[in-house]
Amino acid sequence: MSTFLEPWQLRAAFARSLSDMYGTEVPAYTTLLDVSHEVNADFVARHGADAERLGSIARVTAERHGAIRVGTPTEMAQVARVFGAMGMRPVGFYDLRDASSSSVPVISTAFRPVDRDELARNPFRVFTSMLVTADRRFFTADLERRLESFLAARTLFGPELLALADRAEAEGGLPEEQATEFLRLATEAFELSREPVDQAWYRELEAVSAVAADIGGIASTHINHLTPRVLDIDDLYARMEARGITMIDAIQGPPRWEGPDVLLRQTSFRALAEPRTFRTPDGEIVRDALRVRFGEVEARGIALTREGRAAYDAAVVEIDEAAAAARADDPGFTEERRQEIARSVWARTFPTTEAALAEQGLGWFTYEADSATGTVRREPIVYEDFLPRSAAGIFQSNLTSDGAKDATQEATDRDADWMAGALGRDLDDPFDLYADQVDRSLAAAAETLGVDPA
Ligand code: OOG
Ligand code: NI
Repeated sequence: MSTFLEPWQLRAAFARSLSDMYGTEVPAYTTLLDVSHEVNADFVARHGADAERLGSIARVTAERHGAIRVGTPTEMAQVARVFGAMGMRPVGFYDLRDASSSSVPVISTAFRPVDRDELARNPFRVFTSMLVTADRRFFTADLERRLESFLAARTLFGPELLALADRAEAEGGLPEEQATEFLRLATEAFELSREPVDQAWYRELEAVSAVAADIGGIASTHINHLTPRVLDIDDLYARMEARGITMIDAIQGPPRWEGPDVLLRQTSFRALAEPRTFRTPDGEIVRDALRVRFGEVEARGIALTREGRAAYDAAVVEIDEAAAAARADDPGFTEERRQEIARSVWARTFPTTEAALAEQGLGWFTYEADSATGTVRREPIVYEDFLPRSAAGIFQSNLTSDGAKDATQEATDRDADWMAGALGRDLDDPFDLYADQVDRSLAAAAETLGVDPA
């Protein structure tokens, strides 16, 4: 009997296939996976069942997110078809053009499963960015025209891959043989190309933005990192440093503190120099290196409501200002000192218990009824999305130069509606998805207990 693979099975198989490919090509990623497994095993041993409140250990062990970058709305719409086949939908709009002091001329969304059961089966997600070539702060009209013609001439996703993707989406999966072919082509589309890079073109774009060169300087795309999830990121950080792998200076996102973990904490190691060939303007082939692929790891906490998120955003600003003032006073200012400041702002912003987080309407929780005892249990909802500031930090920590941004020019308007138009699909708002999960849980609990949900 031949097997039929449903979208979630394609998604899980694709996450594994990408992970295998990345591990072969980027050995430090394999080290990161080994250390992540150690950290998670030790955490589960220490915390027992509590360790699984934000996702089963099976889910967390398989959990990855990746990141890719494309150049045009057409490419973006194709990405949506490939991920659509795997039950991954575009969620959220991120504008990174102003989220960093460096030149990051992109807007982004994340493709991910949205239903609770689908997330539990395999939560694979891909942060997907596209270049805003029309933004005059980064690209002159002439450079935009040349970029657009370069991008229009390339094919990132071949017709066979797209046809299989469309079939999978229309028919709710693929028979085994087609599934194998789909996974092979999809994985191949995200491998690093070994084709010689046009040196003059790449360097011209790099002078404006290293991200622009990475996206528009070569004729293919690649996965630029793949991120495992850990249950204790501070432990992971220490163990990686102990193995001699230098991580970026800080863990991005909320500080370590005694209260509940919220949102997302991430850290990474810088992209490694990988040998590449370039074609010089004289047609000569020369060897050089590019730093485009890196490693990242993350810990996920409780999803915050709009009120919780506003409190988070205000705390981030407050920490920045207090840290800037402290740095001005003290030439020996350290990352450790910044963490202390962050913890004290945190303690004023968020309560130290989950119960208070729920009562104050800052975090999202579901409610599950037990008909035998007539009681209702509160469970935290894990944050499934990204943070624009951390994302910008990840981009920034891997740039070889700041690039050039002309502040005298106007930004080009881009928003969630524009992104939905480019994708040709609805773009879900993360807050609506969390609210929906809560509503469903309340309705189910009310039914179990035989009471009116209002
Ligand atoms: C994406 C960076 C964003 C994250 O985890 O916030 C990201 C990129 O470098 O293309 O992956
Ligand atoms: Ni990432």
